[in-house]
Amino acid sequence: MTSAQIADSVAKQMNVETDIITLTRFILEEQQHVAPSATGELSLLLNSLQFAFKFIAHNIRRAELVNLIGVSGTANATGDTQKKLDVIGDEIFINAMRSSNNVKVLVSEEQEDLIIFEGGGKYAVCTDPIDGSSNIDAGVSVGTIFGIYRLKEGSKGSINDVLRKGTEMVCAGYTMYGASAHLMLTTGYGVNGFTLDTQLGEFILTQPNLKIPNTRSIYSVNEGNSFYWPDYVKKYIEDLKKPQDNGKPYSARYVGSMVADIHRTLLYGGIFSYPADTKSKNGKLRILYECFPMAMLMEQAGGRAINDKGERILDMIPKGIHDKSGIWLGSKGEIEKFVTYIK
Ligand code: AHM
Ligand code: MG
Repeated sequence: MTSAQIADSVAKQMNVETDIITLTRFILEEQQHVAPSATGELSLLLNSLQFAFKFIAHNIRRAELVNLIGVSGTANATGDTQKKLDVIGDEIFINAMRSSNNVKVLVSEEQEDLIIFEGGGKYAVCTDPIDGSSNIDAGVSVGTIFGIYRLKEGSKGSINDVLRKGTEMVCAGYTMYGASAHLMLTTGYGVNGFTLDTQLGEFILTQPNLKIPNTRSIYSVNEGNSFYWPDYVKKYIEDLKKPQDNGKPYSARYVGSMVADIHRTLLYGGIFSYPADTKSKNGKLRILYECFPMAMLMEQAGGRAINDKGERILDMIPKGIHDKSGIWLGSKGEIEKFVTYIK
């Protein structure tokens, strides 16, 4: 036996995986495979992104200890009260993107205007740095959502680089911070899931080529808003509560933190929605950094994402960086069922 074979055999006996795929390795291998002539700039940008995720995960983990939890006293672009962690997450994200030198335009939920960085970055990044932050105090999972565009041909960085169809994104995903940090990533070639090993300090590939189940009797929506729903939405949800072909009604699951609700939907299947209602008109979720990235992930995992009219979310074009849309996404079979209710 060679020493390598002995080491391999010992590792197997100890049940230790010695050839793990880290996020960095995965990105380099995937990019070499799908874009052999690429400059490597997207890989570098993804590297800066993963640093931001690790840093935010670190701050969320220690939040209780260092008394970061609480209201910071400032308000964000849409008037919500910000938590300290919102501000910290936003600053970490902005600094990581600026220092990557690959990002020219940044849209953040926490910033009223887009940010244009110095330098020759070729990408535009849209993010909600800490989505679901109203849940932080209760220790419920929150997450960073992101979508990435390559700048338009000849652009020096402007709002037009992000007011585009979701289909033009080159990469999207989220990192959910809970008991561990989970990153779901797509560059348009399927969805891959990574879990942060805090001791190694690396995201490890744990869910290669993830596919969402085609149907599942789970619905996820804030029914507290149902008074304002249009009739066809009320009828659809009421019908889910009746016994189905298997004799059982659907189960309701709603965390109230989009990343957590989408994470469960990707893994188990079902349908998630934040509908447009007669009061808010466009629902709550923002197109560029909430709807688009989740829609791209869903489609890449074999699911669907549509608005209240049944139009594909990724075909929408936002008019402003904080524009909202009603959204329905999840298992293909569940979306098809919902579509039959749209007038
Ligand atoms: P936020 O970006 O201010 O955190 O709001 C977005 C969150 C989503 O994570 C979640 O799906 C939704 O708001 C929950 O809203 P509601 O409390 O109205 O059900
Ligand atoms: Mg948010």
